[in-house]
Amino acid sequence: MEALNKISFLLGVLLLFSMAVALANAKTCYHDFVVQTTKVNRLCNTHNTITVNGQFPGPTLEVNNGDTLVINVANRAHENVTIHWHGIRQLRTGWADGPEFVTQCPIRPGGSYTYRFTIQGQEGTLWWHAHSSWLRATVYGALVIHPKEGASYPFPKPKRETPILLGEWWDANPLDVVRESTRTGGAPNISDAYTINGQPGDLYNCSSKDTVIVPIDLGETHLLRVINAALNQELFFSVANHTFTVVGADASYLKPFTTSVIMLGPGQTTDVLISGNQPPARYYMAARAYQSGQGAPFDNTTTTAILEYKSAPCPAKGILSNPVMPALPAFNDTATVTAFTQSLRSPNKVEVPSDIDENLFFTVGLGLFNCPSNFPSSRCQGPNGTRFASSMNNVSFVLPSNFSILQAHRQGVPGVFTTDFPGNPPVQFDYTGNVSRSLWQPILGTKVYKLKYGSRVQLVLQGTNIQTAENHPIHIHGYDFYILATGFGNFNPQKDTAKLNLVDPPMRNTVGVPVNGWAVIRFLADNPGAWLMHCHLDVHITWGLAMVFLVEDGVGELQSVEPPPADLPPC
Ligand SMILES: *[C@@H]1O[C@H](CO)[C@@H](O)[C@H](O)[C@H]1NC(C)=O
Ligand SMILES: *[C@@H]1O[C@H](CO)[C@@H](O)[C@H](O)[C@H]1NC(C)=O
Ligand SMILES: *[C@@H]1O[C@H](CO)[C@@H](O)[C@H](O)[C@H]1NC(C)=O
Ligand SMILES: *[C@@H]1O[C@H](CO)[C@@H](O)[C@H](O)[C@H]1NC(C)=O
Ligand SMILES: *[C@@H]1O[C@H](CO)[C@@H](O)[C@H](O)[C@H]1NC(C)=O
Ligand SMILES: *[C@@H]1O[C@H](CO)[C@@H](O)[C@H](O)[C@H]1NC(C)=O
Ligand SMILES: *[C@@H]1O[C@H](CO)[C@@H](O)[C@H](O)[C@H]1NC(C)=O
Ligand SMILES: *[C@@H]1O[C@H](CO)[C@@H](O)[C@H](O)[C@H]1NC(C)=O
Ligand SMILES: *[C@@H]1O[C@H](CO)[C@@H](O)[C@H](O)[C@H]1NC(C)=O
Ligand SMILES: *[C@@H]1O[C@H](CO)[C@@H](O)[C@H](O)[C@H]1NC(C)=O
Ligand SMILES: [Cu+2]
Repeated sequence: MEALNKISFLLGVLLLFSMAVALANAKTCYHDFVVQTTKVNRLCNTHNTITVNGQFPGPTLEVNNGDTLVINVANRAHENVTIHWHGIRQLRTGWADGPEFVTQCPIRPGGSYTYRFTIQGQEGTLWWHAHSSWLRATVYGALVIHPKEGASYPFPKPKRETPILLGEWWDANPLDVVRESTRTGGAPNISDAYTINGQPGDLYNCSSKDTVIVPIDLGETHLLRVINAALNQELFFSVANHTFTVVGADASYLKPFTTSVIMLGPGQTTDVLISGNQPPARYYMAARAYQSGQGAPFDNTTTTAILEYKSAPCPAKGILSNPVMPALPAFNDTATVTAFTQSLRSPNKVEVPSDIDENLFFTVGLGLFNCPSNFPSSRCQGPNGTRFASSMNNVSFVLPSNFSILQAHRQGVPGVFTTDFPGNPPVQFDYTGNVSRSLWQPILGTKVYKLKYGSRVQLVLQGTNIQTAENHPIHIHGYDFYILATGFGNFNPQKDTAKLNLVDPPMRNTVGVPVNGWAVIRFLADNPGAWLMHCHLDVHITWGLAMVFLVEDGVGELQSVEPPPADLPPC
């Protein structure tokens, strides 16, 4: 007994010591981001492309949990820009979150702004991207958070780690694509390619010589940090003849499980281990669409990179120079998506918020606006002379244009937003049935939902069958949340409450709400600020699939938003 006590005492001392070392090692990392126009050649054409530091994708930021990041962003492009640090909690530092007109006004051409924030308790893969119009099509990069110095992964240390950024490319200026659709009211043009680390790969014209090659050694374990940075498409991802051990998602660890395919919605990340346990050769890693909505056109191309055993025969020699192609699920394979997402579990029992203070129910889905009487028909190119819309609880979100919501909230500026976002659908209907056409047109508004500091929130996200039912990847800024359950049809509190996983639900920052289905999430509102919640398909956020949680300050400085930085851009 005494010996045991002694051991646990020593272990405690060791733990405290290593924590002290870790704290002492927390560092500040400085970076300069220059947003600029760069010539980028893809699919046989060269485009003036907005990039960071002339790189596409942009620089990978590597930090340790506990570090502080200071990133000076100078805008030398001809467009307004902001940068969002996707998935970073931004505890009390909402001014550094980035969505334009929500937490800051845009950085104008010639202007600059310094983002400062500390990583607190997050480990794994996140990313950064522009949060202004559709600039994130080309302005994005990986943000890798290693464990604190001296700490280790909850899995054997991989020999190598590679960020795999899945992107989406238009053989056009993406800002022209969104501007055209905003003008016409119709659907924006679909993309021409997907990319892996900026390159479309062998299956596209003029692309094969630049295909990305990821090396692997026989016997090695390799961590792939897969990020879906595409604008408008959920994607399947596989590597030929290799299985994945999934170990994390959205910078939270998971109970490891194996699968041959993963699905990521835009905004989501998944960390997977692969083993160099196959005959030395070249194998394709490939991504293509998961398209849950029926009838809508989508980019059905396939992007590839090559996993190459370093001991593989030279590419010029023999049959092995042709990489093996993985089998990818059918575009509409919702069953595979469901099987994958239902395999995600936290590694251990977690403390899920209970004694819920806020029981919220938000519908998420599309809609149509009737053509305004002063619009010519050229501006109503949606179905039957309408304009496409999107909403949560029937409110199609409109960004302010003269203040950010956070600024207006802090400075008490009236007329920028209203606080009447409904906590429940204003009209109840059979959400996933044959919805009467009279319910399809939402209202416009800049409505926020106020949350008291520390409230325990349960939110049911209910997909609708209005216009087209589809899977919506819903992202919340400033928070990670537990996903307690997902299902199909209308959420039924009597029947479905029993399905909630209160033991080991996964923690994420983006949840795919199943097509014609629902998701139940919970979080503790412990981060004051103005936090955008939106569909991460940019086409849907453009149509209004967003709202803002305004989380009030609690008691004292440590429960309050920090004062705004002096260089916060004015509107
Ligand atoms: C969208 O596609 C149409 C049809 O291919 C084309 O005429 C138009 O120029 C495209 N728009 C943009 C902005 O690329
Ligand atoms: C490649 O170019 C050829 C000839 O211009 C064209 O027929 C084909 O559709 C292109 N393929 C792709 C995938 O763009
Ligand atoms: C990959 O797997 C397929 C199907 O199992 C098999 O036929 C093929 O030989 C494998 N390729 C290599 C290079 O191992
Ligand atoms: C992709 O879509 C095009 C146009 O609808 C079609 O012709 C082609 O067969 C499709 N390709 C695949 C792989 O489904
Ligand atoms: C998926 O699409 C195929 C045709 O490509 C169709 O036969 C099948 O019924 C569809 N499955 C679902 C679940 O919609
Ligand atoms: C458009 O009009 C046609 C013919 O009137 C009708 O069948 C269809 O349901 C309408 N679609 C929408 C989206 O209103
Ligand atoms: C901001 O813009 C809104 C909408 O255009 C307007 O109603 C409001 O008065 C403006 N507020 C200020 C302070 O300029
Ligand atoms: C949906 O309802 C409308 C009228 O409310 C009806 O015309 C239409 O046939 C129904 N569609 C289906 C698929 O049941
Ligand atoms: C949304 O609000 C509009 C305007 O009040 C109404 O016509 C429509 O039926 C509502 N739809 C839903 C789903 O609440
Ligand atoms: C840039 O943002 C400012 C507000 O800060 C706005 O007035 C201006 O119209 C925007 N410019 C463009 C090109 O969107
Ligand atoms: Cu969506």
